[in-house]
Formats: sequence, C-alpha cells, structure tokens
Amino acid sequence: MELNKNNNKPTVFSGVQPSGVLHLGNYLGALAQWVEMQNQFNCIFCVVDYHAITVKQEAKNLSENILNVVKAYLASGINPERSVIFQQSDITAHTELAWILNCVARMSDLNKMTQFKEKGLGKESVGVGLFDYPVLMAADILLYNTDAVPVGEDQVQHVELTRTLAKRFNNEYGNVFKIPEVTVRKQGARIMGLDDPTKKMSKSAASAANYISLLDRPEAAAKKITRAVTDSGSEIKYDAKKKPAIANLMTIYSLLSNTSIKELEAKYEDKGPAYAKASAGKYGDFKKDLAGVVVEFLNEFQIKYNSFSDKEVKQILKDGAEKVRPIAEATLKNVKNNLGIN
Ligand code: ATP
Ligand code: LTN
Repeated sequence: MELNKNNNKPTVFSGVQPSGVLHLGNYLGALAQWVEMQNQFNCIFCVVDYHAITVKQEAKNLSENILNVVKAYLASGINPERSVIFQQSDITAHTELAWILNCVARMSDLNKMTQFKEKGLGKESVGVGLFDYPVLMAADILLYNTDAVPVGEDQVQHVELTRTLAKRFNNEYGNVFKIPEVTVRKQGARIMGLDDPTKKMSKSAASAANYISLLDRPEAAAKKITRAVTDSGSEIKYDAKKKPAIANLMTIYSLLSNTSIKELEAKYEDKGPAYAKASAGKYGDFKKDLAGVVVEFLNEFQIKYNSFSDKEVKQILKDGAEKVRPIAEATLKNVKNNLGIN
C-alpha cells in the first residue's frame, strides 16, 4: 500500500462495525464495492470498534468480532498488500477530532438523521453515543483527506453530514478538510430482508430468517432462500415497486452470479407457471437455482474466512495502524492549529 507515496490515486475510506456477524447485505452493498475499488484507489478500510460500543457489547464478543470483521474483509477479497486495514481505536486522532467536530455540529443536524430515529428515538435508555455516532463517522472520514466513501444506501445521509461539517469547519476556521463524495452501487446498495422486502436486511432484525449471515451453514442459508417471502404471480420480472421480494432475490442472484437482470428474466421466462403447476410452488426453479448460487458463494467465502489465523489478523491491524497514523496526526495538527490549540 503506497499511502505515503505521492501516487496521485484518490483516497477511499470506509468501515464496518464489529457488532456481530456480517450478512449478505453488508457484502453486496459495501465489501464487494470495496474490492472493486482496490486497483484504482488508495483504499483504507477501518474496523470501527468505537461505533460498535454505541450499543452494549460483551467484552469477549467484541474482541472476537474485531478480528472476525477483518477476516470477512480478507475473505471478500480485500488485499492487505494493496489496501490498509486498521482498527479505529488504535488511532486516538479519531476520538479527538470527533470531539472537535461535536463543537461544530448542531443538535438540529443530528436530529435529522433517520437511522437514529429508526434505531434509538423513543427507546427508554438510548446512549448519547448512538445519537452522536455520525460525528465520529465524520471524523473517521475527514482525517484521511478522503475522496470517496463507498457505503450502502443507509449510510448516505451520514456522509452528507460529514460534508456539511467539513464545509462548516473550513468556512469558520480556515481550509483543512477535503470534501468527500459518497459512492453507492447501482445494484445492491439496499438489500432487503428475506422475510420482509420493505425493510433492509439487517443483523439486528428480530428474526434470523431476515438475513443470510456470511457464516450461516450453506444448507441453512439455502433453506432461508426457499422460505423467503415472494410476491403474488409467478413471473420472474424485475419490478421493485410491484414485486419487491422477487426484485430483491433477483438482485442477490445477479450480483453473486455475475448475471445481468435481463439475462435472469430471459432465463426464467417460461419457468414460473410450469413449475407452479408441478406443485412445488411459485418461483420454484428460480429459488432453487438461487439457493445453489448462495451455497456456492458461502462455501468459497467460508473456506477463505477460516484460513486466516488470529495472529495473522492482529499483525495486519498493527501494520495498518502504523501506516495511517501519520496521516491522521497531520490532519489533526492542522485542525488544532486553525483552532488556536497548539
Ligand atoms: P445492521 O443494521 O444490519 O445491523 P449496519 O448498517 O449497522 O447493520 P454495518 O455493519 O455497520 O451495519 O454496515 C456496514 C456496511 O454495510 C455499510 O456500508 C452499510 O451501508 C452496508 N449495509 C448494511 N446493511 C445493508 C443492506 N441491507 N444492503 C446494502 N448495504 C448494507
Ligand atoms: N456508520 C457506519 C460505519 C462507519 C463508516 C465510517 C462507514 C463508521 N465510520 C466511515 C464509512 C466511513 C455503519 O454503521 N455502517
């Protein structure tokens, strides 16, 4: 990774919380996008452990989950020789800059965040950290002169807030921050729940039937596909409004098998009604094939995932922190200078 060399490549920064096992939505919306970006950009991928503790975590689970997120990055195809992987809490500049940005952010900025409204608002004991977490995310991004932030659709609003805070700081205290752009995939930016195609696939969903975990036993994942909610009719046609469940399954199928939606529609053109008649239920052929695609993907993913030792992963995190620390510290120094805190 040539972070310190002037190779003129734009910088990409993104992160995942070590708050549980990742699911297919995380992979298709975020990780798969990161893998594609590795050749063109200087990529920095963070394990955002301070974000995870905005919700109570068991200490033992958290330390395991930090290593497991790195294993998921590696199994997805992130190459530590090309991209930097590091742990947020290893670089103290993140929390320092977050405090400074807290003094730039307004309550009204944070009150607009829809994710907080969905996750926290109205609950009895919501931590201040959960409300404030987009500010820490802004600090993560702004420390590295980031050009692009590849995320799923649910994070777009947080990157917009990052842009607002960066511009406000630059205006009020002098130019320090680069203004980052958000990048979301055309397909896969919002994978929906298998049990409810109106809500995004989420590891915090009430039922495990909602998601396919990247560590689900492949046979169990196949069953989840078979049992996934479908729409009325039997046609395999992409229509996100009228047939949201089938559109979601088609998106998963298309991305995992590298087949276009059009090709899928053509492949299953005559199969729906025929299969329905054969009493295996509507969409039977399609779901069976999709289950096969998912099983193949998970088998491959899990072999890679299990091939990395904890020791190896810890070394990757240590090396990563050493590479990014000078960049973060230089930005923080500029920020403090402009504030008059030297
Ligand atoms: P969850 O709500 O599922 O617990 P999260 O959004 O808190 O998850 P993270 O692990 O922090 O999950 O998210 C990592 C990345 O995965 C982010 O870029 C996020 O936008 C993306 N992502 C999460 N869920 C989906 C989804 N259903 N479809 C596409 N991308 C997603
Ligand atoms: N908030 C994000 C995780 C996250 C992140 C970031 C993503 C924290 N810092 C910086 C991109 C860039 C989430 O919950 N998915």
